[in-house]
Formats: sequence, C-alpha cells, structure tokens
Amino acid sequence: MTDIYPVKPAVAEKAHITEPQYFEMYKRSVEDNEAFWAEQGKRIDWIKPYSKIKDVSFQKDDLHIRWYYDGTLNVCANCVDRHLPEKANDTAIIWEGDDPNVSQHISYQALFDNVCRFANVLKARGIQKGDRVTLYMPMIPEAAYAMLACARIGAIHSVVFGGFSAEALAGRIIDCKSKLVITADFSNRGGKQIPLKQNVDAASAIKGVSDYLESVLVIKNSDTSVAWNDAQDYWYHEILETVDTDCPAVEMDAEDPLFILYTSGSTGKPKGVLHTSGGYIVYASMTHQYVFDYHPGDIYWCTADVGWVTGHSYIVYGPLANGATTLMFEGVPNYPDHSRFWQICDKHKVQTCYTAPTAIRALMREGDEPVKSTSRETLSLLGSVGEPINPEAWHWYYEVVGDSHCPIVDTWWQTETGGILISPLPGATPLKPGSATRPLFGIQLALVDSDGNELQGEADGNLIIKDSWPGQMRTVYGDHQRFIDTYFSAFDGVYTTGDGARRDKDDYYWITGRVDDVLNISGHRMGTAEVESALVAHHDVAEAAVVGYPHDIKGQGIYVFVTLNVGVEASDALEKELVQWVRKEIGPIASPDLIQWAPGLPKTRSGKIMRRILRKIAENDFENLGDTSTLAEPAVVDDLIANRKNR
Ligand code: 6R9
Repeated sequence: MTDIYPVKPAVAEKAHITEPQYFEMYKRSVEDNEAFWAEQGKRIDWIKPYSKIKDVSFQKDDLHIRWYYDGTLNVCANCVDRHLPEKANDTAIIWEGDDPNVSQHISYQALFDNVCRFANVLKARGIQKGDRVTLYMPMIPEAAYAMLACARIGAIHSVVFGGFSAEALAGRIIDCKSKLVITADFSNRGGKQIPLKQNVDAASAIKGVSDYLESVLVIKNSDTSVAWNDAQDYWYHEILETVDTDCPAVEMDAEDPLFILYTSGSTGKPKGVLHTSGGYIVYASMTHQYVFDYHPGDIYWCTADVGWVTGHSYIVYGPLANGATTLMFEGVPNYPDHSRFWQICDKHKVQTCYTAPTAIRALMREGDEPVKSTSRETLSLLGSVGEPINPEAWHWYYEVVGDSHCPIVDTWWQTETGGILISPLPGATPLKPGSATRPLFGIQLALVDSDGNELQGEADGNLIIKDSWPGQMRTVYGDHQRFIDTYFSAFDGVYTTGDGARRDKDDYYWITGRVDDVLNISGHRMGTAEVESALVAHHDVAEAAVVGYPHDIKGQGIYVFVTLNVGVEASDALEKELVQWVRKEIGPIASPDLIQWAPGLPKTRSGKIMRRILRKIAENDFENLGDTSTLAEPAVVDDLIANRKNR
C-alpha cells in the first residue's frame, strides 16, 4: 500500500487552485485548449495583443510550433518594468552570498536600474537584437541582470553552468556563434574561489572560438587579480560608468528567441535547446504561480543554479514575471556547515524551498541534528526537481525538514519543456511519496508501448505528450533536423520525453527514469530507480546507483554501486544483508547480482548520476567511458574502475 497524504484544509483554504478547481480547469484546458491558453496569455503585458493563439503540428514532415504568434512583447519589461511603480520598493531578489554574513535585498526599482544599465553596457559592446551572448557566471545578482538585459534588447542568452570546463564552454560558444561572453573574475563556492575568468581565457584559446568571440565582459567579484588581455577583456564596472541609465525595452515578436540552453542527450554533443519569448513567459509565470501557490509577500527560494533550466524558469523568469521575491544563493548546502540551507530559511523567512533529491539525500546522510537546530517556522511548501525522489528521501524531507506540515511538490519537467508539466498543486493534490502525480493544465500525457500503441488505465510505458504547450522548446539551435529526430521520430505525431512512467489506478504518474535506464531482468521490466529506492531505504545506505550488465542467463544482471553512510563499515555480511533487503523490498527478481562499495558516484555538476559511465564500468568496458569532462569529480571514476566487481 502506498501512503497518501491528503491536502490539508489550511493549505487548500489559501490556495489558488483547489481539487475541484483543478479537475474543472484541467478538463477545460484540454477540451477548449486555445480558449484556455488565450486566457492564460493575459497574465502577460503585450505590446501588440495576440489574436492568434496556436499553430502546431507534431507531424515530423510538417513540424512547427507557434504560440501567440501575432503578438509582440518584451520579456524583461514583463519581469521588471510592469511591476513599477506599485512594487518599486518591494524586494525582487534576495541575494545570499557564499559567506553567511553577506546578503543583499534588491528592490524592483533597483532591479530596473541595474538591468537598464547592464543592457546599455551590452549595447556599448556592440550587442544587438538577435546576437547570441554566452554567460559563464557565478550565482550573483549580475547573472540575473545579464539575462534580463539580453531579453531587454532582444539578444539571445546562452547560460553555461560555471562548473563546466573550458572545453565545454568553448564548444557552446562556437555552436551558437557568440560574440560576447559575460563572466566574473571568480566565483565563490564553499569558501573557495573558482577561477571563471581563467577558464574563459582557456576557452578563448581553443580552436574556433576566436572566429566568433569578440569581447569578454568581466564582473569584479573578488579582490584577487586576474590575467588580462587588453584586446578582448572589459571590466563591467568600467563600462558601466560610461553608459546612460535609460534603455527602452525592444518590441519582440512572440516567437523571437529568448534563450538557448545546452543540454546533453544520450548521444552526441550537447543540444542547444531554443526557447522563444511569448509562450515561454506565459508558461513560466503560470506554473510558478500555481505549482508553488505563490502569493504576494511570500519569500520563494529555488536552490538551483542559473546555469540550469530550473534556474532560468524558477529563479529568474517565472518568479519575476509574477512580481515575486526570489532568493538567489551563491553557495553550497554544506558550507560553512550542513545547516546552511535551513539557516537561510530562518534568516530570510522563506516560505517555499525548491531543491533536488540529490541535495536532500546528501543532507539526510548527515542526520537530523543540522536540521533540527534551526526553526524553519516560516516554511510552508517544499519542492523537488531533477530526478525521481525516492520515498525514503521524500519522508525525511517531509517529516524532518517540513515538520510534517509542508506539502512537497515533486515537479517533473525537462530543459526542453521550459516549465513544469507534472506536479501536485499544494491545495489540490493528495500526495503519494515518489509520484509527480498529475499533469498540469493543457498537458496531455499518454503512455505508449515500444510500438507506439497507447496504453490505457494502469500501465507502464514510454511517457509521451500528445499536444503542445506554450513553454515547449521550438528547435535545437542550428539543427532543426536533430530536434525532429530526437523528439518526434520514435513515435508518430507526439512529443517523446525519453522518460518511462507508470500510471496507477488513481491516474497518478510515477516517473521510472530515462527509458534507457530501464532494465530487463529475465524478461521482467525493472526501473533502476526502483532498486535504488529500495537500497537507499536501508539505514546504512547513503546513495545507490543501479545499472544493467550483460548476464548469460537472465539477459541483464543488476550491478549496484553503493555509498554507505558516514561511519558504516563495508563487509561481506552487509553485502548479503543488502541483497536480502532488496529481495524483501521488491522481490527476488530484483536481487542485486553484484554490489560494489563506492566512496562516491560519478555525477554531473548538476548532481545527476552519470549512469552511462557506471554502465560501462559494470560492463568492463573501460575504453569507451565517453565524455567525462562534465563530471563534478572525475577521480571517482578511477576508484570505481580499480575496485570493480568481477563477474
Ligand atoms: C528540470 C530538469 C530532465 C530529466 C527528465 C527526467 C528527470 C526531472 C524529475 C525527473 C523524476 C522528477 N527528472 N524531474 N525524474 N521526477 N520530478 O531537471 O531538466 O536537466 O533537462 O532533466 O530529469 O528524467 O527527463 P533536465
């Protein structure tokens, strides 16, 4: 039996959407899709109002996606200007530095002034509408100013996560032909300085970059000096002194590009996911308001980095479009100590905390005390994103962090989707730990088998989406064919998510992980996430990653990498115990065949376990580990190879 957490009356009472309203609105959003989105479009200020709502075909020989396509607007003006004058003195951004003694409140007026001046600095560097600008930034307010400044003048930003290497940065500069990179001298994380400018210098030296890159704009974020190239480098603060404060927002077509964001696929080089202006901002605004049940005055915190789509939609664009107060944190969860997240909640009186399961599990590993030493009395809503949250972590988040009174919104979406597609709504959806629950308005989900046949009722299959929504990506930058091939070719006439999901008897969706992570053990389908979830439910296990490897008898065997909790000793007895544990939790078909103790797991810098690498290790295929440049700690891989289990 799955536990169910009913909606608490106090939450429903203040909520934008209650359960009956959800069902009524969802029905209307599907049956009268254009009317629904025509209405939602009004949450945005248009320069020229739209009369056309939607022009979409998911057929691969006629693929096109357009929303609000005869309207014009400016996204920056929607996030900043339109909140003046009423909210001029309200806080738009609370910035919390890596150093716990440093924070800053930025009002909507200050945001407006900063963004206008930043936009004029861009113009001073020759940036015009349609130009691509790469951001390689720390989590400082200037990152948000830079994004909004681009939007203001119609330049297309491409934010590259500050943890990516010079090579990765170079590839992304070349792919979108950026003529400007905005960076900082250093980024401060966990008390350490990370040399961003030095990485940009290294990227500039890589073949091909100088074909496009003309200048590097550097924000001063430390007192340490950096190497300087007079021909290319410009201090932001120096140009700032020369520019005007006035900068009109450029009128953009709804379908003009807003940003490019690179994301890895299962093969090939990263794809430049392109989002456009009108539909994206309508969708980001709607989902931020409903999923986080945002009310004026709430302090909302999304712990992501602006280098990921979550940072784009739910630190910058969604909250600011709604005139919210959004918290931006420069640092990491474990500095100066493991209470930092919760200290921030207390310091800034945070209502909503939106983070990732990987952070939750890492903090859970440290025990309850670092949480319990804080009050968290203002917290009323918790959120999760990025990977399936295992029930063990869910319960800890709910009971220990949320003191059993904060609903958890487990939000499923992708860089490609622009915003959240599946999630509980706090006042409308009874929760089941580990389920992203129900689709949001206008999102028509379906499950199909490998031949594309739609499955009905309780089922397990490929998660696909039958119709468009305004926040959907429009193309892969510079490679429209790749867009078609990746998302519209596996199954006819639908958007293929690449994820598997199960629908239960209550029509709740349970994401089972990437389709390529599903194992087939003796003909039984088994989600790696399911086995992992069972393992991490054991009190000695901090984290687990499960991959398949070729098995003579079963087809695929289960290879498990386990990180133990601090203070727990690995032993043969514990290995046997874990096998028994999984058999008990799921059944004998899920018995791990091989367990390897892992001091750490290979993760991307955004915290996703790189199963591709683990799969190769499990297969003894060390020659073809592929690109490991995006790993947070490449050394982890060497240890895993040295200590791999023989089969
Ligand atoms: C927003 C983001 C997308 C992939 C997606 C899925 C996984 C995201 C999830 C989830 C289960 C959730 N994913 N949210 N899986 N439950 N709540 O993470 O975008 O970095 O593009 O990743 O992440 O596999 O397909 P992105």
